Amino acid sequence: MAKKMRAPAERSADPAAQQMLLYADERGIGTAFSRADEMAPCPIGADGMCCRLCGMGPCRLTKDGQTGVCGATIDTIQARNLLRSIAAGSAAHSDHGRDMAFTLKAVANGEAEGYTIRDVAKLRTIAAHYDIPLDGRSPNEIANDLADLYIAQFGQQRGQVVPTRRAPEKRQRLWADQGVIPRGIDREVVESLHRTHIGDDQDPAHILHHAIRTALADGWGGSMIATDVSDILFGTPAPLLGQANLGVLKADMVNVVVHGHEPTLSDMIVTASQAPDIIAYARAAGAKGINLAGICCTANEILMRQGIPAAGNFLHQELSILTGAVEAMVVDVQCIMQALVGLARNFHTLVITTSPKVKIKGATHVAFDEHKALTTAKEILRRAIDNYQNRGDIHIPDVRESLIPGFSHEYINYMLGGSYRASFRPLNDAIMSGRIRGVAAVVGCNNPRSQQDYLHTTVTRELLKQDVLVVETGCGAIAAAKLGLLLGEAGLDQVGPGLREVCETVGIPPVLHMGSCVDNTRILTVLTQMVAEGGLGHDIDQIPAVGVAPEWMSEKALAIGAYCVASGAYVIFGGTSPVSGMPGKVTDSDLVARYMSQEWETLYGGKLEFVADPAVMVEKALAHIDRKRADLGLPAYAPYRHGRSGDARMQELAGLPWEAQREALYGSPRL
Ligand code: NFS
Repeated sequence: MAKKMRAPAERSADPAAQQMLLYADERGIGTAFSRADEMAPCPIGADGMCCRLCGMGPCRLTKDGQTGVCGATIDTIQARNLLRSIAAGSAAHSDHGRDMAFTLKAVANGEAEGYTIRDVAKLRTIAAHYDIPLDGRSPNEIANDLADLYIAQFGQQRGQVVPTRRAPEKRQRLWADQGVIPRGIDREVVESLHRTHIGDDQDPAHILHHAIRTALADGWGGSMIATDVSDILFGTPAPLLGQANLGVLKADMVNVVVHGHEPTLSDMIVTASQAPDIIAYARAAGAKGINLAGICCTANEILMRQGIPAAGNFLHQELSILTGAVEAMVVDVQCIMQALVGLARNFHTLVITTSPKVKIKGATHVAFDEHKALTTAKEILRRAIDNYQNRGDIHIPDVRESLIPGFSHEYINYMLGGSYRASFRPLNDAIMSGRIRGVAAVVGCNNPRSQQDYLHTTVTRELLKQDVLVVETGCGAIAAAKLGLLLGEAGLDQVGPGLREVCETVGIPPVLHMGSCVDNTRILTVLTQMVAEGGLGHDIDQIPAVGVAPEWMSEKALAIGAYCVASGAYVIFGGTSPVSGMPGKVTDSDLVARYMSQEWETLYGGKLEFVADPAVMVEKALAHIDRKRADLGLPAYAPYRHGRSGDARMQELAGLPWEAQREALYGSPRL
């Protein structure tokens, strides 16, 4: 049977992507979208029922009661596969954190060319969490101690990964009681691999217990370290004006797209692109200058700190090369498609790998070393400039949107109360009064098996109508940016009356861009601060909040989902479930899915569910938020009570006589 190839509008909700996909089809060039159409996913693997952990298999289980050659049951195989994925995701985030800690150490010792400590206040705040002495010490001395402490978390064998101490006290006690406090980051990842080797851990509940501990080593370990050090070295984000989508590429400039995750390289490329000798070199090549743009989480890192535009999210990496206008795509680690190199052969684009961990056959490798970062960054840019003369026809879609990114938890704290009374009190009060019904984190990847950005933006729009404040990270944040949801005035007419009042009063968009995927730890910090502020219970699981990853695809997303559950959050993933088994058909194949939904909620107050339909995602999210409100004794959500203040309402009333204004605001005067 001929494969059904989707039309561009079915593949992406983004108009720029639709244009590029049409162009790719016309030229007969394949992309992840067409490959997803051509490649039917293996149904057994997709449900987590394929075990390939030893040479007696691979064992493909298709019937209830069937086991692998060793006797492994479906639920054991699903739990093991899930744990391996969570370990891989945790390893990726945490290795990123390790590299950041090593860079901090090099900077503290004056060994990292071009880098400085940009946020001394954050350095001191973080160091104070761990009782590192501050008085009379230079930033470099403090940074050296913090770097040593953070580097030690990876190889630590016993004890407690230190950022876990920043969780609410009640949550820490719960983790201690459950025995899931990570001892050392690498130790938990290694133990995951050990436990899932042939003949080891075979009790699904026991395997999933270690999945929680491993994921905590990511969220309250490696990822949190990555966010902390990135802010210390490159600055804690604050709102600024940015742009997103392929239309940020420039016809008359050398376009360099940076793609991947670690800000170490991309930040230095930003610096190098502004160097007079590099600008002169670009002009000598006939270009007006150098235009940088980002893809994936690298995009978020430089967008929220330096306002460098985002060319797009995960599924835009190929599309940006299709424009024919990219002289170099510079990549470091994670979410980089091998297809880039073959695709680039149709154009002039140089794909440049830089990490000692990532090489792609056919790509150019320029080894990046933080000790001579500026020199390497300039070399990369010179290669891109040299390539400008090889450019052929270009097709840059004239599609771009403005956005305001940069809502770090520090900034949210500040914006709610100003410098002298920075506080989460207004946010807690708005939730308690019901102006804000609850908070949702809509995060995670693109997946070419769903319509790009559609699920992200549909879920976001529906939650906003229901007065749910939305925070976003990763590729979800870029999806919202591209479709115009990250500018306050663009979205306020579509949000519920209570949320609108809050946004107008504080001056924030209803969707807050909080950074890259490792920055989901900022959300953990916000939730912790909301608990500390009071009025919303004593632990994260009491807050009316949910996490949604509607278009997830990476193992990192599974790790994030698991650490959010362990922190007390209800997490909803879209797409297919890696533990779905054969739901409705058999008895033991959906045991793991039920465990993650029911047992995890009993143990941690959070749960992970896979839901394909966006309307059901929203329904479940709202039901959870309302249940948490009721459990806290907060008033039931009643939107008609709100919307009687705020800028828009005041402007409406401004032309009316005073008595009519009073009546509109407060009802008929009593006689
Ligand atoms: Ni997150 Fe960032 Fe995007 Fe998914 Fe990949 S870029 S770390 S994994 S695809 S959101």
